[in-house]
Amino acid sequence: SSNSPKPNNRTILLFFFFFISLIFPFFLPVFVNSSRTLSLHKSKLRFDDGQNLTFLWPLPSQFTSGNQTLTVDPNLSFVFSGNGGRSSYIVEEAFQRYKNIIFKYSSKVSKSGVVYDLQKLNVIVHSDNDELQLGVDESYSLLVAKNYEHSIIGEITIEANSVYGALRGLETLSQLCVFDYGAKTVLVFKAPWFIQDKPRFEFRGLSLDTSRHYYPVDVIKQVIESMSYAKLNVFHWHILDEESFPLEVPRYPNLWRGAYTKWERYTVEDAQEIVSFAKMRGINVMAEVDVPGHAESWGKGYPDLWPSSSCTEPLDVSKNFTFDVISGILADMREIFPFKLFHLGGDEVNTDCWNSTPHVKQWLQDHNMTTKDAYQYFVLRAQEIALSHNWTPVNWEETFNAFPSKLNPQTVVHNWLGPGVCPKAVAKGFRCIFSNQGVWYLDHLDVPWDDVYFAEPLEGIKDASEQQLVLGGEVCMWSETADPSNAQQTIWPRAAAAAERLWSNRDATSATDTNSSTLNRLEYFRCLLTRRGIPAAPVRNHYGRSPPT
Ligand code: CP6
Repeated sequence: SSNSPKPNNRTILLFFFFFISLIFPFFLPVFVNSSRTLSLHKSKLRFDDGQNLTFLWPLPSQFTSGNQTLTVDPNLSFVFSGNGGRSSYIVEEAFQRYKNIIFKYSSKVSKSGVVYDLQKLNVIVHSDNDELQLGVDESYSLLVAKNYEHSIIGEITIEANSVYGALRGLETLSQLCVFDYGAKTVLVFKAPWFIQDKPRFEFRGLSLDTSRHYYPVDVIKQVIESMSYAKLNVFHWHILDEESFPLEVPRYPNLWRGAYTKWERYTVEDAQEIVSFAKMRGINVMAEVDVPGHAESWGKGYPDLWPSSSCTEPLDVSKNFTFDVISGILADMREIFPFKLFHLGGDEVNTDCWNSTPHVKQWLQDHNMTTKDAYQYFVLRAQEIALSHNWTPVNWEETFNAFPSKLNPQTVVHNWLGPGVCPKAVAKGFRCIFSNQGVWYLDHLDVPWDDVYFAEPLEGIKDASEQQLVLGGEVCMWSETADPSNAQQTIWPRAAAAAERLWSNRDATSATDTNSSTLNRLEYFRCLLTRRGIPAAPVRNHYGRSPPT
């Protein structure tokens, strides 16, 4: 039976006012106001009359719902099948995490004598392969129903082609479960639910720069955990840059002398722990080694990497030692990062001081190269090292802009300088990742949520086969002005706007819809993040808005 509100004193009082107001019409406004306050109080949800009570973020690709309210048993049982008859520790641990989330504010014990509508969760996975890679099948179906067809007790069923699809389904389920402070019970509104969902793009990223400020391992894990709430699936770890080199590299043990302090470092084990933590949440880790610019910190441990003491960036192109060190770093990183994409940077390279350093200038002359040629030579040689480790190289767009026909055809071009490069890159057959700094650089605090939301990775690309080459997009959290004190508040809620753009149908919500359901859902998702302990910033200022009615 559905959990309809029982008449209480307040309802009786309302009927009293209603009949009085038939005689004295000036009581009517009181009636209208009170009744709305009552339903809001009962559900703790802000929803307007006539508006859909759908608070999923990102919006699933297909769903239907009904008008029942079902109760969920705090002792929800879990039955796993598929996966070649084996259990799955990935799904099992995810179930425990989501159980803690769903029942965070409710009693963890079933009330005696209460028969809950939903007592059991079935998870069916049609694969025994737990490998996480780009393009893994993240689709799932989710059924939340009572007495559906032949089931006797109410059931929840998640069905997926991989354990990672099952994780996405668990996230959606957790968003349907709402703790009702009146009934002191977890409820699912608008049941029965039938959802069939899959991502629009296979690469849905967030980058974090741990060089401009250090982030402890636990903080990185919290960022990764929060990504899973928005169904983001690639953590782009911008580990190193000119300011600091925090990562341990066993083959070149002096490199992490470039860390700020010996406490602000990641051991190989730290990095491996981050990768396995991310995998448990269906998130790949794409590491970046940004060369030849943005690498000044390397020379703290190995000054020979600097062309000279007055030219400490870019790395010395003239020495084989430079490429030996890159090979060593990548060989050690291969033990940490199984993801097939590896980011080699290549952005913002100012080669002027190569020309003013005598031995480099001589080397350029001997090889009949301009500094621009030497930049290309450096990038391509670094690409060869990554390819030799069976990695697919990713480069910031400057490399494509400078020598598009020379890049290895495998290269994934990473956009950032405005919106223009992906259409050009895919027209030449390259794959592309969208990160237009005007809308998807999170440290640009003046960009409002709807500019993030309506950014479109396929803008300017008409041909269907060219559209296929856009892997997706990534929001970037640079850390010149962010550290653990404000990173989450800067990432959220706007990263969620990009996450829905990357997951949901292109036309899921229209550009004219900024003021209604999308905004309400985003504000609800921001609340969900704060309930889960993620300090997300407000979506917008509420100045001038009338109080909830
Ligand atoms: N560091 C690195 C950065 C930036 C880039 N690469 C950057 C540039 C301009 C803005 C924000 C960040 N800080 N390594 C560009 C890809 Cl506005």
